[in-house]
Amino acid sequence: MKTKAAIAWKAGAPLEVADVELEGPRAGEVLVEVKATGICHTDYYTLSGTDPEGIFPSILGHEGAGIVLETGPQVSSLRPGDHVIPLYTPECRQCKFCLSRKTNLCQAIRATQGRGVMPDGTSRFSLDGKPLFHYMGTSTFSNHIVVPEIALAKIRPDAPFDKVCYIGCGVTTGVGAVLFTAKVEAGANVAIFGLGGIGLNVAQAARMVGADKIIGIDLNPAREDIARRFGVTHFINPQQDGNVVDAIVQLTDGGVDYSFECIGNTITMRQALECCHKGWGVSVIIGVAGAGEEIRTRPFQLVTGRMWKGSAFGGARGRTDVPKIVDWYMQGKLDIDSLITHRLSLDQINDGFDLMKRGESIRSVVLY
Ligand code: NAD
Ligand code: DAO
Ligand code: ZN
Repeated sequence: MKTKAAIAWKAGAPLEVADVELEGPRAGEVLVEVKATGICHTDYYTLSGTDPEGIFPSILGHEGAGIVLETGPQVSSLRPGDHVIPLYTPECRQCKFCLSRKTNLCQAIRATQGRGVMPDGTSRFSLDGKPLFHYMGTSTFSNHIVVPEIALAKIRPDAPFDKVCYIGCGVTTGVGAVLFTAKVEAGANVAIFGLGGIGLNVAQAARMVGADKIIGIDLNPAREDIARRFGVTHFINPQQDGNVVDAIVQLTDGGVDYSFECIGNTITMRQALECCHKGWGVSVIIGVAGAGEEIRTRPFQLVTGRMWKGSAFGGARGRTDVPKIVDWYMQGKLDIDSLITHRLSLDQINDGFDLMKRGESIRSVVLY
């Protein structure tokens, strides 16, 4: 079939919207009509050329929601008409990683996903007979996609696509980091570095679990207002408020119980660790730093009980946890609507990247 998609031809170039060829689903695969997709900082990271795994030409996008149109042979858990969220972190429930119960990093299709192809080693997308690569196993900047069954979370049919697409990455990443990775408890003090599409979801989850002080740090003063509406109790602007670590330590009588780095900057990663409380503070790295960058601290920071952790997709097991997060949104426990600041057509997708670069959007959503 033909479908409309935004093609990333090379690093640094704007996306080109065109009709591309999409082959139907093979064994274990599913054809999905994407109804909406968010534009995440990570799409920009790859498009900018900073991502060491970035492959071109490809179809980016990893934050979508849609409807199953067709299933290939051996697909047993989904059928046409089901509403789904594609998962860049799949859940096969059979690999060593899934069975360990210690991680959400299913490895069943990791090697081929990283090479921009389907599990059988080929791409379903092409243009003029030449293959276009998949991205993060999802490629939601295409109106139709073919995805492995294990990379689709089935969600309730009454959830609006234009909102729950954000659960495909940003919401789950932020909320999951609090609930599944850090396991923040009521009464804890929390610091959040970066109050964008991820950090604001960390904030609302910290409030949801009953955190005490929720300290937000951002260079953009325009983020203070929305951050307070999402649970932030104290706002620090590093350009105005001096030494960020000292300020946080003073506010919390020795440091926070949990910190979250939601920027992708190795300087703020160090600050996030060092503002943690001696003896037990846990710092969770969510932000993705540039290729080859390294984090630094004095080892004594760790010797004296501060801990560094990382979190991918919020530690969520996609097929199990994503439907629950959709339920929390539908029950009014999570606010997604206020974070979706712009709605665009696929033809306007490059405007979505520009809005993000200028810090004017929290989330832009493309509607097909
Ligand atoms: P965003 O651009 O929406 O937000 C980043 C925020 O950080 C902005 O508000 C910006 O003003 C602020 N900021 C930038 N530099 C700063 C500094 N030096 N000090 C203080 N504030 C600063 O980005 P996002 O969509 O929220 O993504 C954040 C990071 O998370 C990115 O690196 C992204 O690639 C990564 N990410 C990780 C995962 C994961 O699973 N680990 C998933 C999605 C995104
Ligand atoms: O299993 O080795 C692996 C990698 C899994 C990929 C997880 C990616 C999470 C961070 C990238 C940001 C996603 C938008
Ligand atoms: Zn697995």
